[in-house]
Amino acid sequence: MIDLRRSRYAEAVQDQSLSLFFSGHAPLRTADEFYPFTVNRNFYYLTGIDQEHVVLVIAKGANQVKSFLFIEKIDPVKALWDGAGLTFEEAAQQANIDIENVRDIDTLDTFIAQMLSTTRRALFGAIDTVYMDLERLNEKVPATEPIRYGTTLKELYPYVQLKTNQMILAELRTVKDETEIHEMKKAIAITKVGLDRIMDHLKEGRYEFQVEAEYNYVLNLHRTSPSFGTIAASGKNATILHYRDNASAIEPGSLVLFDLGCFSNHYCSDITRTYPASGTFTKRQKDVYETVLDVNKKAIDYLKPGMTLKEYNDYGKMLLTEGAKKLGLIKEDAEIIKYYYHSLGHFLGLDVHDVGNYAKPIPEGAVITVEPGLYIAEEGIGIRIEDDIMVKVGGNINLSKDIIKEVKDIEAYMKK
Ligand SMILES: [Mn+2]
Repeated sequence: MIDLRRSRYAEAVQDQSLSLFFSGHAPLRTADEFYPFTVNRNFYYLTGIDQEHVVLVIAKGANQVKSFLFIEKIDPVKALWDGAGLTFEEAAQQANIDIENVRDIDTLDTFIAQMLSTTRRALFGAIDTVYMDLERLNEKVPATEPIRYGTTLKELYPYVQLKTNQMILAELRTVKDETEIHEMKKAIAITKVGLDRIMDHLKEGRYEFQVEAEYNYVLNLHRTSPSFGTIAASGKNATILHYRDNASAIEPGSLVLFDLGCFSNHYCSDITRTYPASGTFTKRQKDVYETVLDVNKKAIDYLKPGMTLKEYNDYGKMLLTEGAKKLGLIKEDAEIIKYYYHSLGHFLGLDVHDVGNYAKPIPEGAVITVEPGLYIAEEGIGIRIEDDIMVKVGGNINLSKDIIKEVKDIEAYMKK
């Protein structure tokens, strides 16, 4: 499976090129303390290896493609302090790369020199292009490892062309294979256990963070962590899209919105549910909830391969506009912006807001969130219902269908 991903990647790059992927390093936190290491997602996608300071090189000649892995040798002293890393054999097996192509990372620069040298071009011929993921969020973010490495390459080998492979990877990663869907289902299943526990412990007067702690307890038991900052937002707090204080007391009679997820081998879940703190919806809460739920279900059916995300978004907005009119919230279409101010969904995968070509039609095999919401600040009501959907010809698969969302099911569960 992993080597198939690499061959698909290699098909998309030009001949006579090298592609470099860095697993990355844990960033320094303070003194000799580091932040937890999180593997570069493109590197992980193409190797299945979750370890610092490893580099994958894919060399593409006119009629051959070869993968090389550069990894730290086992250091017996380091092994005593931090535990041993992967052996060359283990790395070769995990990444499905020939053992003779797994090398000591200290030899990487020499290897690159041999590949790019103008005088020693026996193996792959004249390589004139180097691909890396030269991603940049904005000018304030420090330079990534590929950007720094690219600057050095340009200095040493000015005749080499640097190219970013960001969009190649983004498009490959959009279409999920079986292994990936399996991991996402696992993450969603843990999230379900967490949401059930949330309903078990949700009570008026408790603090939002106390209920969040019940979710974290489930994640700890499953040895995983949130895939993004958990939102536990009661009453009016739920109308703030990225509310993450989770510090308020849950008022009697209020609704509580939980937008949360977790990882399974780096694959994310992203689910939102909204529950009544008392265990029962009021008439008004139920009316708004049913409106959002109806849009959630219709959008899940509407989503199809070949459609653009814009068409999908527009459909959701249109339905929510109709709903808001029926609820007496608005009269004109343009007023919907007051009660619904985000998009209907995004790609999901190794990143929560996963990479993908958001301008191109949605391919079969993409996983997309469906998350309509209505936010009525003046009534202290914020409702969002989010599922994770695999887009398929002949009918989508709702990966989160087991997480209850019907009013009657939620009320029955919370009563017991
Ligand atoms: Mn989402």
